[in-house]
Amino acid sequence: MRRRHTVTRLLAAAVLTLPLAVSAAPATAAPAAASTRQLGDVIPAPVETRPDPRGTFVLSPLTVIRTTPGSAAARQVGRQLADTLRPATGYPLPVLPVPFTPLPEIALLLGGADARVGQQGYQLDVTRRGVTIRANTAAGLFAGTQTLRQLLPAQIEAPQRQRTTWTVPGGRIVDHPRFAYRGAMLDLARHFHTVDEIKTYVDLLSQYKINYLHLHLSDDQGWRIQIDSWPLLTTVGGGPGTGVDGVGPGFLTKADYKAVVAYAAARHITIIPEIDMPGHTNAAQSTYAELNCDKVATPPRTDTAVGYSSLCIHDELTYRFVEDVIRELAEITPGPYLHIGGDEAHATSDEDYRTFVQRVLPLVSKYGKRAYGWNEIMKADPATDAVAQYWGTGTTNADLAEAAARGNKVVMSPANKAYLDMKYDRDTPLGLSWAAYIEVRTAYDWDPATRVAGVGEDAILGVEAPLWSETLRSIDDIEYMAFPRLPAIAELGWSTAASHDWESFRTRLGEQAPRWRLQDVNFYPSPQVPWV
Ligand code: TNX
Repeated sequence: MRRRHTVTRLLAAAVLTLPLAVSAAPATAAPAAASTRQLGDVIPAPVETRPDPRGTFVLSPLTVIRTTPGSAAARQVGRQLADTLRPATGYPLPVLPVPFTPLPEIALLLGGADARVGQQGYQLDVTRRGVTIRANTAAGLFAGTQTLRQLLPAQIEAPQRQRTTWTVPGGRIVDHPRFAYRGAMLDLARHFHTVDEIKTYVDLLSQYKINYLHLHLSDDQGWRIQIDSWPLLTTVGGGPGTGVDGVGPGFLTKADYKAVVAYAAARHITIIPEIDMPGHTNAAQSTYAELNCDKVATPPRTDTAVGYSSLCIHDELTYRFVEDVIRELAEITPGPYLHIGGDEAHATSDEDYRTFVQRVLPLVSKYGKRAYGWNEIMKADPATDAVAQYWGTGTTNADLAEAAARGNKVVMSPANKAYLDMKYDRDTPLGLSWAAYIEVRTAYDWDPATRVAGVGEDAILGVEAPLWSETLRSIDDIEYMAFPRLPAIAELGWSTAASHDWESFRTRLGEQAPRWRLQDVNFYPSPQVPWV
């Protein structure tokens, strides 16, 4: 909340002072301080960078943001860029959907980009006269504006008292992602996180070109999404006393969820809901006795044990429940995926697990969504459109390799590399350590396409960085675990394998610190990184 309030207030202040800013500031900016930022100093590393030292652009009070005429989507990206740049600069930066202006400009144009940019990439040209971002989609334009944000001085991240020269290094970037899917996951079940906290996380994710946010909405300790046909799930299963140690209560109403979906969509992030089953279901089974084979409600649980709960596999009521939940979730989820969990079902026999998964995945398809689950679902030989999320720590997994050979896609989240809830080292005050200690270099130094034997580049949809919340309560806690490792996973998902370079990455990461300080991001100052 704190950050949002500040930004809103300052934005309002900036708008009120616009005429003043225009008349008071000289049309030509102060002599350009030599920019130490290079065109490629961006996370994730761009595909192709051609610096042109003669092309430095300086943002001025006369700069306009010009967008493709007739495109509401381009105009929206332009407005968001203006919202980002106005508080610090105090410049008016009007957004003009016109074919031409004689003024210095940042142009956001649909079409005309290098053919390689595809559906998510962009081309960014910086000359003395302006910046031009070209893309085939609004998502591509948005990605280009996130690169531009990092090319501006770090001071762009907060209102400034001192005068700053807003230089952008000259040249051309052609950029597009290695993988279509670059995700993050937030666990709302162990400790609930509010809509404002989720929005803050979305803001941060979008700066690193993450395009999916997976929400873990149910677990043994809590149920966090309103389901009208089973109303006690939230009021009891997500009510007072739920969560780890009983201190993580709360839930998203459908209106909350829709607000999160819309907020994320405006930042080109698609929400993926997860309801974990057939295990990790104690919150539901302690709320509704009929979901248990013996028809006795289980006690609520606030500890962090895993693997003890299971829905009743041979009871038709179970599938009415599951279908109700999937139907209601699908209705409020515009994105293509619906995640059914499927991990650590140790209280379900292998045969029952297969029976369950084979009944439930088609229900996801029935409501128009693509089935997605933790890698265990591949034990049930699902249809090839089902997606598996690999969370293992090993480099072999026969079920996954067979699924990949059949054509199933895989999202890579190896727990000993990509889990943001693992401690950095033994002294980290938050987090767990069952999979590994994960310092920044460990999070960065792996290749999604060579991680698991038989699961190569073609089988991989992308990468995801899960953040489990057993030990995490506040947005400060979330930020401490996600930064600086989230940008490492973001780079693995976006940048080419050939560009992978720890020395380059850690230098660029160190340069992010002033931005995080100005945005009030509570990051872990890893000793592996030369922080600026
Ligand atoms: C394992 S990873 C789990 C979660 C825990 C996590 C903690 C996975 C699919 N299941 O239930 O929260 O470890 O790191």
